Amino acid sequence: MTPSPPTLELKLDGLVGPTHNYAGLAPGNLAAAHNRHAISYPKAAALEGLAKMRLLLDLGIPQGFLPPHPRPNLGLLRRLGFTGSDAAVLRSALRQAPELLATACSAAAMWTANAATVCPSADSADHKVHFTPANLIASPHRAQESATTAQTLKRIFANPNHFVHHPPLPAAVGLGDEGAANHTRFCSDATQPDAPGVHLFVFGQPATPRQATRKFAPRQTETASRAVARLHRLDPDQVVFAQQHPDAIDAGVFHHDVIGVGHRNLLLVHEAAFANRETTLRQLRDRVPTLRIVEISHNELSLEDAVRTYLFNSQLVTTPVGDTVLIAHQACAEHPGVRQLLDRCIAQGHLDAVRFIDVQQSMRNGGGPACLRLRVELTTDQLAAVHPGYLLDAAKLDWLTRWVERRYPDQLTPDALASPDLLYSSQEAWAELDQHLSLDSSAAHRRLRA
Ligand code: SUG
Repeated sequence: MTPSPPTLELKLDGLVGPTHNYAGLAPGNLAAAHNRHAISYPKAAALEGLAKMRLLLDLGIPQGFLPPHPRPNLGLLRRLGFTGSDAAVLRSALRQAPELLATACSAAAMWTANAATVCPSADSADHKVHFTPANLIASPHRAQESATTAQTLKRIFANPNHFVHHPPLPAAVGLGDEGAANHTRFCSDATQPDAPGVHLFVFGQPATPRQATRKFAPRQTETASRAVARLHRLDPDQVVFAQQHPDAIDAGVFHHDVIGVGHRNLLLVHEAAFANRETTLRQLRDRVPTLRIVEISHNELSLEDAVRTYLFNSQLVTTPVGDTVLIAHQACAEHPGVRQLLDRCIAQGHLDAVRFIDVQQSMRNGGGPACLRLRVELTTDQLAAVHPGYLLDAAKLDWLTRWVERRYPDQLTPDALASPDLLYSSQEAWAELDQHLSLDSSAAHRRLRA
């Protein structure tokens, strides 16, 4: 058998947009609800995100980005019946339906773990990398992302010899799909990520009625998860489907990545994650014989504190020298119980190091380190076929940092979203970004506005 080429895990982080704000639009997301109508700090938010990308790059991990989506989405407001000049549309939306204005201004595309589900070529029957943008139909402010995301991913991963792009699943009740936040790929040997992987798809809404949530509606449906696995031509023996525990969803676990993180042959998960805990863990162990499961009990960390610190929303990465590093939010450093758990993981050899970062602006909307990135496992040949404009190095990060410092508002109040100045300055910022990094995305932005 010819050995398969080595793979790399490219991270695509969402670059926070200049309209980053707190509108409390996200169902089941406690942080977002808590911070509703708080003043937001877009410049700080974008700089925090860039600092995280720099850390990953410094660790030797390939890092790219997905640009902010064009906001305010005037096309959406016009489709919803607001007319007149751009300024008039924004003004009447603020007066008549501030929720719709906030929807049209949402910078939620920054959480690229929800951009798509991606499966590597090693696992697909056609040996190509498969992408399905998430339809995100659980909320209007996120549902508007899928068309732009689909265009951007096609632009970045354009070569049809390597990449297959599926359209987002139909926007129909029962087909809600929230992307990679509910999908994890494992492989049985930590040193051979290019060996066939095992895919865990976690859903909140089962296809046949079972135990239901009481407070918050689940977002990911089993029907959607199964459709994505089929579309990506995964071997059914290499796939595990698992239902989220309804109590976890009611406690603020709106995506599985709020309560579990996996990478290669390591799974860090809270005992409250799954409705059928034993079956799910057994199925994973059967399929990934070397899987190490670090299961955290309620006694070690309450579900409430798991959601508050976002421990499980950390990024798990392998550096080029083979170290397993956890990138956790600062709140984890400040929680003694979490600190203890992390020290134990290091002592037991599950982790080589933990790095803490501050993404507070994103956290206040329920988005931790892992929410901010989409993982794309690629062979070196496939990486060479990626649009270079979207890949980062230190010089580009320096430029992006200066661009954010020059172009982004320091702070925004909810009313400021209606300001035509914010619209015009954002449009100018995008045009400069597009031109400087040769992203070829202006045409897509124009189409969206029409
Ligand atoms: O969909 N927050 C996002 C956070 C997404 C986190 N992603 C992952 N867990 N992978 C959401 O709930 C808040 C925006 C607002 O309410 O204005 C928001 O959409």
